[in-house]
Amino acid sequence: MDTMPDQVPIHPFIPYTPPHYPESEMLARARAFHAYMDTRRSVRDFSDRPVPVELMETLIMSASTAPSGAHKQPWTFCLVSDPEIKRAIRIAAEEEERASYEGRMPSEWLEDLAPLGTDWRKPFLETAPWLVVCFKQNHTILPDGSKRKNYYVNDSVGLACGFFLAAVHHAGLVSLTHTPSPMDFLSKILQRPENERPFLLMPVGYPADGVLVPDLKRKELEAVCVKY
Ligand code: IYR
Repeated sequence: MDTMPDQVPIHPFIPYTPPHYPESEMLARARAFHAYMDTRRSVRDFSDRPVPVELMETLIMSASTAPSGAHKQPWTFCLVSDPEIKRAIRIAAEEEERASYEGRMPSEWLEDLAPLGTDWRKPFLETAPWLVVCFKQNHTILPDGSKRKNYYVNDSVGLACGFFLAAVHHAGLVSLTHTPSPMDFLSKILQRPENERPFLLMPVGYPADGVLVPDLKRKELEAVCVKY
């Protein structure tokens, strides 16, 4: 592969032929996709039924197809199934969440959360077969030890997590976007390098038998879309 003077590889351009469908088929596909995505719900009660690691790895490869600033793919997805590590994460998360719910969160925030029925207890952090902890890489450490900054890191990693949640749903599993705050304990427990910061914790698995979710409605098109 060609290299520029500072040894950064140049990606050659290649022809691209994305899938192509007649317009009527596109509309049918779009409607079917929306109908399926509309069945996705965040779940807080998980079954302990195991999920194969190969399935989880494949979901992460889908997440990693997300666009990213300068194609840096500035994310690391940690896949946790070890019961001791899950327990350590639960203990640390509940400690932070307890402090948040019992004092740090303003009353308005607690009011907004009341319909979701959340509290500081996070048993799903031990019950779910997998905890996927996504870290963002604010910079990359090159083989010579020097740092190279990444771009639009939050945006890129948010997109990758969105792709991941869609992949989880597409596979027929459930997940939750969990953000214990602050999340620094995740760096320590998972021994992540200095260039990584915790971004999002997503338990993944099967829903518990008879799981209930809040009766939420999604906004209508007119409330989320303006045409010009
Ligand atoms: N991190 C807390 C609080 C919480 C915050 C928001 I914004 C939510 O949509 C849900 C929960 C928790 O996980 O309970």
